[in-house]
Amino acid sequence: MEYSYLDKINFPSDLRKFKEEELEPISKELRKKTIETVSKTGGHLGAGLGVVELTIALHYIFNTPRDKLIWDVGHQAYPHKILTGRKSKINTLRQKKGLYGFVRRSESEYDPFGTAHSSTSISAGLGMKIAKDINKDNSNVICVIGDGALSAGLAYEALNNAGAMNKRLIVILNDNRMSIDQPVGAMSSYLTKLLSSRSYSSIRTLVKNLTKKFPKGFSNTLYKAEEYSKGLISGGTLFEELGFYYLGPIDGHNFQHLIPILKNIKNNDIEKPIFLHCITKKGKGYKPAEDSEDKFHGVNKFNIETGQSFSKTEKKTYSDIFGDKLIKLAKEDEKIIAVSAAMTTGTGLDRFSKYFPTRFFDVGIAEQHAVTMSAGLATEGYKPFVAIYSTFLQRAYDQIIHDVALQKLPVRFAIDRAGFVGADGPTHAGSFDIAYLSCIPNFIVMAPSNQNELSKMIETSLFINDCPSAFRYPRGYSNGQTVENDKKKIEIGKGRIIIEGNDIAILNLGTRLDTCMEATLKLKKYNINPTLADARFAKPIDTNLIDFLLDNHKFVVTIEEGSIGGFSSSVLNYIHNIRKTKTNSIIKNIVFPDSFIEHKDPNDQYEEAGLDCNSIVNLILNFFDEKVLNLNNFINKK
Ligand SMILES: Cc1ncc(C[n+]2csc(CCOP(=O)(O)OP(=O)(O)O)c2C)c(N)n1
Repeated sequence: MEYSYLDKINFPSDLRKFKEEELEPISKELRKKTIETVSKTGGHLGAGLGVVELTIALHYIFNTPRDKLIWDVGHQAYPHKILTGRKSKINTLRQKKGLYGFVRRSESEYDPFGTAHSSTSISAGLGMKIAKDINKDNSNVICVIGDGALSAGLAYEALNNAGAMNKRLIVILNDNRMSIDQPVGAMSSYLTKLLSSRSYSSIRTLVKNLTKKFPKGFSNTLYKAEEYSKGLISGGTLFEELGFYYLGPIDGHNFQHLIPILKNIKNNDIEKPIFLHCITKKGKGYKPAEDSEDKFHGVNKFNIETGQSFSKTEKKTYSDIFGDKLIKLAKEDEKIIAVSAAMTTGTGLDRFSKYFPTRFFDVGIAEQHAVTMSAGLATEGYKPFVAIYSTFLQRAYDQIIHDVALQKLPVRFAIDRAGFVGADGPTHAGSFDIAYLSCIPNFIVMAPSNQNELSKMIETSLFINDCPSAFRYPRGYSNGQTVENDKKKIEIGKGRIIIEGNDIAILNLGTRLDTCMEATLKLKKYNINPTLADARFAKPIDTNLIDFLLDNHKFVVTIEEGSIGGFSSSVLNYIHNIRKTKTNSIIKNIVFPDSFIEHKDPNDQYEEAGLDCNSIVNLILNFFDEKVLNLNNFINKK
């Protein structure tokens, strides 16, 4: 597709050559390009569409990359990528060797800080600003943060600290009244009140009064820009109380508001942090997105004309299984409560939230709080299920240890997106939860091998009332080979044998069981008949099962979808430090490599980690080869 403006813009320096009046048609093309791209790659669309004008205005006014621009979360940065040297590669977004779906430093000098987990921008920006001041470098640092991201504690820690320092940090609130689902919390209501009490179309007269309030340099330029500064108001906001100059709310899609105000912010010399409140619309300019409930937050490839997704399936995801099962259990047990940290739909809890509105709590992007609040609920005899993605639960590690495990409180952790997550890459991969949970005393950690097992483990955790428990499961669907429908209860700390063989044993934890099954079938062609076992528990491990495998097999392979330090480490610890009898068996472990695996198709990720069928088969065949080789060496030496 040809673009009359965009084709001439590769970097912000090209953009700055255009007249202010031309920014509007440029924004139309940038929006079009963003839609066209995501329709082919899938990814985050609504957030990017909501900041098209803001992205252009920021690069137009500020001297990026010398001025540092940090996009919180980074899912809204596709238009920014297009304007900052990556237009020709934008079609590779989220694909193997292509551009990343969030922001990363290694991709461009225009990306001063990697983002993907939310609410980090103000902290990182303040650090940069402090460093610049020490270096006597007067360039700007601008943090763009969403109203959803502003619900996280980290953002307040940063605001609190920045407000107390006389640093000229610029924070721009991209307020679109949306998180992924509806925004929650008192701050969200406060922002709404701020807007409704100060309509930004009828406050021109306020500007004159305002000029008296600001230091000289600031007010004069503001005054000159009065004609454009319809949106400027001030006085008594929470952000001012925190030590910021609050400006806004302004229309974040209107260049006549954005340009003069950003110029003013850039050109004034006040030594104070500045807070600019922009009102935007998620999904802006693309009707199917504007009309949809989630404003096309995250989408698969779709038809541009209709907005219809190309990949529709009736199959249930693991998250669906969790949501459905919890409803079923909650109908019979009124003590069950579900807690989400801004991921109601993603964790499959949307139906639960409608079914049991008084027993469901979305706390916002506040994983730490979600965990400690659940601990509090447990002290009162409630049965909280807190559903958080593995990668985001990393935020709440101290709460897990100090508030939950130490007090042996029966909080149930539903850990979604455990293992690889494909196109979302290493920032979102659930790599560490087995390791970081199974080293904590008083914890039970389960990993289902299929959806039926997940369903049973949810029930198992309901009956664990004397300590915390967790069950971790992946993104997407189970391919069904090992789905049985047996209803037999799971015994705590007990695994199971799936296939009984000889010589070789595979001890798998989690949903690679299907792949292990495939590997055992392949190995049969070489006359190798492995025993295949499903560990079910990462903690406590099934020591009887391990003993059986060691005593009856020469070679035991453990497999898990997680980092070193997890299940395999517990197995080795048992063998080396706890088990009384020595073993002559050889033990190998397949875990994630000691590197962050890049975004690509999950199958490629499994292959890279050695967790695909061929890698498992080869590992086992090599064992036999080595044995033959050793025997030959022995004979030759004789
Ligand atoms: C710590 C953490 N928890 C959850 C998420 C998942 N997440 C990605 S974007 C988002 C909503 C952000 O809302 P907002 O900041 O308002 O940006 P918008 O998408 O509305 O532009 C959430 C919850 C995350 N990225 N990081």
